[in-house]
Amino acid sequence: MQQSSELFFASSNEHKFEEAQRILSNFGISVSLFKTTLEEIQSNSMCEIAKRKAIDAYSKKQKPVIIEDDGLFINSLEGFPGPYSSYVYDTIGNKGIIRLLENTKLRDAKFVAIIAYYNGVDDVKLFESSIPGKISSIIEQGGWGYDPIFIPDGESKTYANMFDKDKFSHRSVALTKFSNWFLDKQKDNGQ
Ligand code: ITT
Repeated sequence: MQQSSELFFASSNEHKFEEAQRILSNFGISVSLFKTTLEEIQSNSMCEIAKRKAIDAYSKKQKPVIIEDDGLFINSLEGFPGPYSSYVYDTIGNKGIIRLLENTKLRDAKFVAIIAYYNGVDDVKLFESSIPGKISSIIEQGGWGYDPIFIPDGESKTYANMFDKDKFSHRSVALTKFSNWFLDKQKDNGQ
């Protein structure tokens, strides 16, 4: 059963929203896109970035919001691009990442997601996930963002070629944590 309360997913990235909407619908949580470019502070802490994004989103929408901040951390590059993943994707892109790892077999990485929820009243609530994996040696076809180069542990294909990405994704794990908390909170509020 879909919950009736109004919840917005604030993002400039429609791919993220489409996946989030699909994942949340499995919990009966309905969400609408609030398409906007959010303030992204420069910080090494994804939690700090996510908190500020949530506060910015709420101040623009004046409704309960969730935002998501993601980062791809590559071990042999000391965690680069990490909190700067969006900028790095828009500049050197997947080609640049593959080039940086050209002569190494050390391809371990992790995809981190932070979901932040803010209703303008309570403190910002954070939900984290971290999915270990590796960077492929070639750029696979399909998907979006870093999908064509990220292979989650235990799989042989990148996110781009998995028909069940939601089962493994950083987004899915963080949103599952959020959903369980959100549904409990609604129950407590008698909704
Ligand atoms: P927002 O407006 O929501 O901030 P964004 O695309 O800037 O959208 P992030 O900063 O959270 O989002 O994401 C960091 C980068 O990681 C960005 O380039 C995304 O495209 C990429 N990314 C995040 N999740 C991904 C996924 O599931 N598959 C592929 N790339 C992903």
